[in-house]
Amino acid sequence: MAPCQLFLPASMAVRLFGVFAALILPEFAFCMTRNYTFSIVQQNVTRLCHTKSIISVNGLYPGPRIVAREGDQLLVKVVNHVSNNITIHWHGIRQLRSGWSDGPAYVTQCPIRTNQTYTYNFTITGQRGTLFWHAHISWMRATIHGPIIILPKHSESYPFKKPYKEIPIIFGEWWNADPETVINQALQTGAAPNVSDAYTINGFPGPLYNCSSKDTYKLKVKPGKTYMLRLINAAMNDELFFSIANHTVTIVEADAVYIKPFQTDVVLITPGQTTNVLLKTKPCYPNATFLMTARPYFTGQGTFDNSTVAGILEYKHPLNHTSNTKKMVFKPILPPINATTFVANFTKKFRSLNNPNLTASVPQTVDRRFYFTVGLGSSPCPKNTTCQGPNGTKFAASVNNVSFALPTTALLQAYFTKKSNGVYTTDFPTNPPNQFNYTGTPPNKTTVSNATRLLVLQFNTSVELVLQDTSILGAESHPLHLHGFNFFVVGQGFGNYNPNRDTANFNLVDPVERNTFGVPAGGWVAIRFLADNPGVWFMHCHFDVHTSWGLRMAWIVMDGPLPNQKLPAPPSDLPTC
Ligand SMILES: *[C@@H]1O[C@H](CO)[C@@H](O)[C@H](O)[C@H]1NC(C)=O
Ligand SMILES: *[C@@H]1O[C@H](CO)[C@@H](O)[C@H](O)[C@H]1NC(C)=O
Ligand SMILES: *[C@@H]1O[C@H](CO)[C@@H](O)[C@H](O)[C@H]1NC(C)=O
Ligand SMILES: *[C@@H]1O[C@H](CO)[C@@H](O)[C@H](O)[C@H]1NC(C)=O
Ligand SMILES: *[C@@H]1O[C@H](CO)[C@@H](O)[C@H](O)[C@H]1NC(C)=O
Ligand SMILES: *[C@@H]1O[C@H](CO)[C@@H](O)[C@H](O)[C@H]1NC(C)=O
Ligand SMILES: *[C@@H]1O[C@H](CO)[C@@H](O)[C@H](O)[C@H]1NC(C)=O
Ligand SMILES: *[C@@H]1O[C@H](CO)[C@@H](O)[C@H](O)[C@H]1NC(C)=O
Ligand SMILES: *[C@@H]1O[C@H](CO)[C@@H](O)[C@H](O)[C@H]1NC(C)=O
Ligand SMILES: *[C@@H]1O[C@H](CO)[C@@H](O)[C@H](O)[C@H]1NC(C)=O
Ligand SMILES: *[C@@H]1O[C@H](CO)[C@@H](O)[C@H](O)[C@H]1NC(C)=O
Ligand SMILES: *[C@@H]1O[C@H](CO)[C@@H](O)[C@H](O)[C@H]1NC(C)=O
Ligand SMILES: [Cu+2]
Repeated sequence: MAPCQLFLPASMAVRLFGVFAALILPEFAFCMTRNYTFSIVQQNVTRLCHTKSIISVNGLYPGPRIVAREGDQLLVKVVNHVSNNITIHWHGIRQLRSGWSDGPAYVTQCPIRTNQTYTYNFTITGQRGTLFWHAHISWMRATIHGPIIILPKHSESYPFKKPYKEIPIIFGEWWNADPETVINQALQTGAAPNVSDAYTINGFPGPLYNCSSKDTYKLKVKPGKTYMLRLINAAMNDELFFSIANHTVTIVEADAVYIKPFQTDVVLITPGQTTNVLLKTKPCYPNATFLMTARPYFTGQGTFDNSTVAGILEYKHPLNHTSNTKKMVFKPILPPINATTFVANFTKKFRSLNNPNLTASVPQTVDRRFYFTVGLGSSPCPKNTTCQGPNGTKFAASVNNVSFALPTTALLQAYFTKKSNGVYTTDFPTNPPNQFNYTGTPPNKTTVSNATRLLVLQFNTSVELVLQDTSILGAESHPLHLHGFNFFVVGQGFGNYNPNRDTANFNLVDPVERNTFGVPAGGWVAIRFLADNPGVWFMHCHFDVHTSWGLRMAWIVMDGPLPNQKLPAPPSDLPTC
């Protein structure tokens, strides 16, 4: 066991070694450092009868699992062996005072270049459940992602019966073409990128695609047991409905926070969300095979990949050695593609567990209020070129009409070294610059502005942020992801947010705590968070196509007065631009 730094009250701060600590401080026992090496490599993969070279971590697609306990320190050494630049983001990890390890390219760090190495160094504090890691530069995360499994501390148990087995189920999105080419072409022409060719479960498209039945994920189970599925949506641009034929699941956790359990036949999971569900298998061996399927929930106007990924839930009979005996096959029924009412009903069922041991620390008062529109728009076509976006323009997306331009250096470095001049300004609009009926008939003018504008928050500011969808180029759900914090979803609704009417209905007792939440199509969501983590924190749509078009911004959270409220200096191996 590696030595591990223990953070005790300042007066008794000591450095102990794992085994020794176990003898005298049982509640801190087994806190440890876990080292991983991620080699970024090129490999060939065949799916849908199509062999292509993909970029992966350690030759694995999906990538390796990170398994840790709450309180552990992680040291992940990333070595880049490919010609592309790379960064890795530890999605949902709070990164308390370790913003240098957060990972979004040109926000907290410059990319790790070919032949370069960078070691991410962070400690998991106050989180337990499922998260995931993924590349955070261009569209590299299409093939570079994997689970983060955070077990409770040794002295703690789940707030439900320990499952018989725990299985990550990671949804992905597969292109026969190179995803980097897909997005680069789209950004050049202004058109929407080509849609994917398949969705995947643990890397496999499954039997409903041509030439794919042997590439099927099989979950082999025994009867009468409880399995915990750690669901992760690592798809690039699609919220997914997921269901297992003839089985109901119980949702117990979302984004590494326990929730009040509830049962459902269908799960809706947006890109960037993770959720643990309990699957109780049937009491006896059924003479049947059950498909588990996922396909999109889609509300936009454009084209999308309307295909269905399937895996198989198979009861493995110990006596039945002839696995090819014919069985009935059952397929789940998923809601209609545009089942917005179902989604609203479903998302409202999530409530923080909020038990005496784990109280939901919902900010009860608010220091600063913000109102941001999120949605699509257009940017002008450069002179002497033709563009294939709306009315001959280029597709764009914005927050408060600002399409966020990434700088050529990293924002956090510019902030830390006080060299923001020419890199960013701190005048991001706190309210929509033009007022209109956001969810009504869209205005004729769809042009967005383009700039690197940030918002500064003093340490410990209590923030209320209302995210308002717009109907410009089509009302659409946007899964917004905030780095560095979890937020509480205190309210949501359809139409335009009305503070006089809507604040009275806010849930300030047990709202769900997440890092990613879908702004309802044609609606709004109100979130609250406490800005207690100094650094520069990205906030963006987790549809990568929208992020690429500029639906992103960043917050600067200033240092607090105390030494343990300040962002430390950058590590010596931090890449430069
Ligand atoms: C983990 O990495 C750190 C820093 O490189 C090193 O000091 C430590 O010995 C490593 N621990 C193990 C168990 O390999
Ligand atoms: C991958 O496939 C290409 C073309 O089919 C082939 O030239 C190359 O050698 C393969 N690479 C590896 C690592 O197998
Ligand atoms: C990376 O290292 C390899 C092997 O040492 C070398 O051949 C290659 O030129 C290097 N590439 C870059 C961009 O530094
Ligand atoms: C990791 O970060 C901690 C906290 O900033 C620091 O004390 C420690 O030296 C770092 N470890 C490595 C191996 O960089
Ligand atoms: C599965 O569900 C279908 C549709 O509800 C039902 O007809 C069938 O009997 C069920 N099969 C099993 C084995 O539970
Ligand atoms: C999606 O596919 C299903 C069947 O594969 C079809 O019934 C449905 O019309 C399609 N929906 C759209 C919006 O293309
Ligand atoms: C199982 O189902 C298959 C297909 O429906 C049927 O042919 C077979 O007889 C059944 N076996 C038993 C043991 O019920
Ligand atoms: C969903 O799509 C169907 C078929 O295209 C359409 O008839 C229906 O009005 C849509 N529902 C909503 C809520 O948009
Ligand atoms: C949504 O919930 C309401 C109230 O519980 C219910 O009446 C309605 O049928 C639900 N709609 C869908 C699509 O689930
Ligand atoms: C709180 O934690 C204690 C000690 O771990 C445990 O005995 C108790 O059951 C927990 N309470 C709840 C409501 O989970
Ligand atoms: C656009 O093309 C015209 C005609 O070929 C040329 O005169 C003009 O300089 C070009 N403008 C730009 C900005 O390239
Ligand atoms: C990698 O990033 C550096 C620093 O931003 C940049 O100068 C370089 O052009 C990038 N290389 C590639 C291959 O994208
Ligand atoms: Cu979006």
